[in-house]
Amino acid sequence: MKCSQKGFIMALLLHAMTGWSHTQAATLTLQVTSASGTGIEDAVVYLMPGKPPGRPVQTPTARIDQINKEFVPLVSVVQTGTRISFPNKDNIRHHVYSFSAAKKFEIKLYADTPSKPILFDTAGYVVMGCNIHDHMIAHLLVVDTPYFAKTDANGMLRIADVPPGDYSLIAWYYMRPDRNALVMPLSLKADMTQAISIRTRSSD
Ligand SMILES: [Cu+2]
Repeated sequence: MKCSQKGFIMALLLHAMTGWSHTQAATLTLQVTSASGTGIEDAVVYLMPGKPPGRPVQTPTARIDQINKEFVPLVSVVQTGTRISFPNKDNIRHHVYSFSAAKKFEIKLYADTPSKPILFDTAGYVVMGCNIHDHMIAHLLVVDTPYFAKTDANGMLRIADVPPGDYSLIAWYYMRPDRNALVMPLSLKADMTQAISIRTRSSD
């Protein structure tokens, strides 16, 4: 066998091997836009597998700060079973609460970081407020899957490390929290880049 042939076969093998390793985990890259094509910030997209993912909670803790009498971030998404802490970065006290069905809780008037994070163990939408500052609001979506992400200012998001398979892709937007903005089947075989448009208002 000539040297060039060996090289060719080596290249083929290498290609097959990298191709194979790609199918072990795929990355989904999405741009989420409105019907008019504008990138939507703070939209949540998650992938529900046909069978339970069998993967432990990816980020067992998360945080929602209070800075200048605002919740930061405004929108969060976590996997069911995540604990969230609520550090108060202001030099006034806050009183965080939620009456949402997915999680009713209250952290009475406090400064600094409350000692116990709150466990979110039920999937659903949780809206939080502050008893002292009525304008403060934070939106949280708790999802039964480790495959989720939130869009940046340009409407872009990435969900990495997803096993190839069949999923329901669900988009959710905090301006119409009681309804999904989009549900579609997604067959993920390898890295994929796609654009989706969602409905952004309750009246849509
Ligand atoms: Cu407050």
